[in-house]
Amino acid sequence: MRPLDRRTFLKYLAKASALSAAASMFPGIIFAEEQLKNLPDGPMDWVKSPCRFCGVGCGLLIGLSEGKAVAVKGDPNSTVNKGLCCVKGYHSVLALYGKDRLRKPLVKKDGRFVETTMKEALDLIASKMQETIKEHGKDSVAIYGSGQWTIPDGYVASKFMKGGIGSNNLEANARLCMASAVTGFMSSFGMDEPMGCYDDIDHANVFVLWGNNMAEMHPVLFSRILDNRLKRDVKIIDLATRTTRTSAAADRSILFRPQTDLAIANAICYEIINNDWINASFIEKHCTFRKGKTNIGYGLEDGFNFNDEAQPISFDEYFDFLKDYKPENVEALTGVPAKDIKYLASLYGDPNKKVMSLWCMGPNQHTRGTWINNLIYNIHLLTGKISTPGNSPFSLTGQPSACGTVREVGTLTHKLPHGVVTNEEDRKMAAKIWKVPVERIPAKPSFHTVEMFRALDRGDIRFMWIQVTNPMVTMPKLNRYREGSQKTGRFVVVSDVYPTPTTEIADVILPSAMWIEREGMYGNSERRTQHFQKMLQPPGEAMSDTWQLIEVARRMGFEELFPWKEEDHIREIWKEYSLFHAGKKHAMAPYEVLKEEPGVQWPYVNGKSTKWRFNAEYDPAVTKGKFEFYGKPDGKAWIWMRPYEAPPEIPDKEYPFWLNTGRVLEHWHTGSMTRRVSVLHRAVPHSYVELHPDDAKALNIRTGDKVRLVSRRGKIVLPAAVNERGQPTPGQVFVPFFDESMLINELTLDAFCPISKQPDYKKCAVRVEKA
Ligand code: MGD
Ligand code: MGD
Ligand code: SF4
Ligand code: MOS
Repeated sequence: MRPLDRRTFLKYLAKASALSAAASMFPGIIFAEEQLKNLPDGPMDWVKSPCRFCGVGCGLLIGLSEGKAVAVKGDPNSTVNKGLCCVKGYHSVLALYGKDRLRKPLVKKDGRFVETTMKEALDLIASKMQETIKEHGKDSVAIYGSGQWTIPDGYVASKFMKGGIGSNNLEANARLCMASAVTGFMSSFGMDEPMGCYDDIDHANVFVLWGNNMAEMHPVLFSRILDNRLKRDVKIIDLATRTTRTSAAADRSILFRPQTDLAIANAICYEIINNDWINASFIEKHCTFRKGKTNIGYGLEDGFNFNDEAQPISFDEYFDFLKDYKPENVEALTGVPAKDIKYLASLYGDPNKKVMSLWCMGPNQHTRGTWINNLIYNIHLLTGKISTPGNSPFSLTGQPSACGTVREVGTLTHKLPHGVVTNEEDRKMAAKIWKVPVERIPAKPSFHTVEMFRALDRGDIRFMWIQVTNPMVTMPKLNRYREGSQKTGRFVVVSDVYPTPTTEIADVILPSAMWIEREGMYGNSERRTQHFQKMLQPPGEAMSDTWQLIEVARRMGFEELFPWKEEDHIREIWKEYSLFHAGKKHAMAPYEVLKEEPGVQWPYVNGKSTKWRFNAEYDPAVTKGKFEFYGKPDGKAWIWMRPYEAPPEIPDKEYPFWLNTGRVLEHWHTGSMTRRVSVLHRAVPHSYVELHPDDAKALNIRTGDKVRLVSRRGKIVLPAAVNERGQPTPGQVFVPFFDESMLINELTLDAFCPISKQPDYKKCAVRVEKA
């Protein structure tokens, strides 16, 4: 990648963003740096779009001039961000103009990529897919997509795989991200996605962050919390395993040992019951108690299978179980003083305080991810602090459409748009809307993401099409899955916008039209669907992911499933997709409304968004009582008895450190886009390993020194960072994963939550050596 010209203005911004997340959030207009030279004089059109990056889903206005996107400002009409953006949002349009955008399809011939035409590439993909199915069966082909897929991309992929080919081999990277959130919602409430919305922030008195570096990962939302603190008495508590900018901005930072959040949550519940801070009438009317299986494994072996079983229990049984989790009893395990746990419990227990819990990858990337999601809900259910403005357990999403595309469209092996493949009624509904025989949709899920890559390695899967995701950077235990994908007899298609380590392993690379170069919709964290129109011409032969899938499906004989014309296919897809969600519980807004509004929240009923679900005052789907958790047959939410269990790999003599991984403000995931924006690239030009100053001293390591990290699965060398942006707890190191030249996932472990199948990228054991 060649650095672009540097401009003083942008330099200032980079510095500001490196200093503090909040400082980078001033409203304004940032011009695309390459175009500063030749800024058009003419009038500019401002067109709305959701941001390309995170799940906050800020509304942007894109400044268009002479066929180019030249400026960005926050949309003042969007209730999400009210005119603000973070540094990634302001620079988002620059990510379209990297010098090495893929413009032509490439086919691998004798180990080298050769340019071809789109027609030939699509012909080749279709015939390869057909051939593979003929030779090895329907379940030998797979599509691996993304929470950055637009809703139409995901919908077409699902219809193609499940309704056309008749295989459940469809997964998306949100498995690595949101799966535990989904199983958490399903097991506690029987329905996915948050009951509350971002407006909760303006009502809550206390914010407890359960493993979410919100200042860097959801910066505009975090600024909304900070803004409230300027106006009202508000407390922010950062519960985390690493000190970050979020901790620095919080009123209290409470650090705990990895995985022990399970014990903390149970201890809080113990305190709440023991002090009689429960909301007894709420529990009586709206909750029941359950226990599941324990000692459930970690999914480390191929073909691992697990099904939880819920058994009803009594309140007394539940409270008996909690007695092992008295705050004093868990002090040693968690590293959190009993008085801090009691303090947290007192905040949740105070009837005069409204509490919002927020979380993201801390609880979700966890080998007991479903459990810790359940346990946070328990606290809110015991106190009745749920589904009312300001009382809100809020699971944040990461990607712009992890909710919209992966969870709502259901681009996962066990899912259908609105429903699951194991449910006959759901299969019948899909078959009816798709006009295919119901027998075509297999009733059994096949491979979840980790198992899908294992199947590619084993040879059960022979053909994989990867879109809008970069798994050769982001899969855990990467060495195995890279080698697996390169075995003979495997055929890999990758659709991307730039060359990446994943396009390197491809047999065919398709250039994709990116974000506002095509029309689409995303769905954010608060059930908000947002539409964007095609504003720009894609470069070269680049084609939208939706249309690529349709072209291949048609070549394979599924023309009837995809009858749409190119000029209005997004509208037609939306109409068809909306049929799945009809009804008061999940209704989607009509296309025409989406085109006009800066986002609409489902359920959209009688021309209105729903802000708080399960509450009769706001939710038209509630049929009886003040609250109704209608995802469960009796309308009652489940309070789960879930114990603490240790993670599968714990530091020992040979590998004495915890390895934690994650992100930084300026980069998006694998950096394929943000590293092509010079201002972002220069702010954080390469990866690093953060060490606690005491550990660094003991190892005689200083900032900038080369450090070798070794796990049971791989090793890499990176520069050290001590007392820089973040600080891990003693005995822990932290590495961000945006840098493709230092692949931290060669070290991580592919253990996952047996219920959600989401891997735990936050914990494994490593050795640290001065290199
Ligand atoms: P991470 O860095 O993955 O970010 O957003 P976050 O989840 O906020 O995880 C950090 C948190 O994990 C820390 O707070 C840490 O304390 C916690 N943690 C580590 N171990 C444990 C544990 O055992 N238990 C608990 N409870 N917590 C633990 C991720 C989100 O960010 C996602 S998913 C995406 S897809 C987006 N990606 C992204 C990006 O790439 N760049 C930027 N700038 N923003 C992004 N926003 C989104
Ligand atoms: P991205 O960089 O977002 O990472 O992992 P990935 O999804 O693999 O990949 C998106 C790809 O799509 C990029 O290559 C980009 O260039 C391309 N792209 C952009 N726009 C388009 C388009 O319109 N069409 C097409 N076809 N391509 C496009 C994210 C994943 O990483 C997630 S979500 C999580 S939560 C996990 N987090 C995580 C972690 O916390 N730690 C570690 N160590 N690993 C992790 N891996 C996971
Ligand atoms: Fe985009 Fe997220 Fe930043 Fe908002 S907070 S501008 S959605 S990256
Ligand atoms: Mo990270 S969706 O929430 O992909």
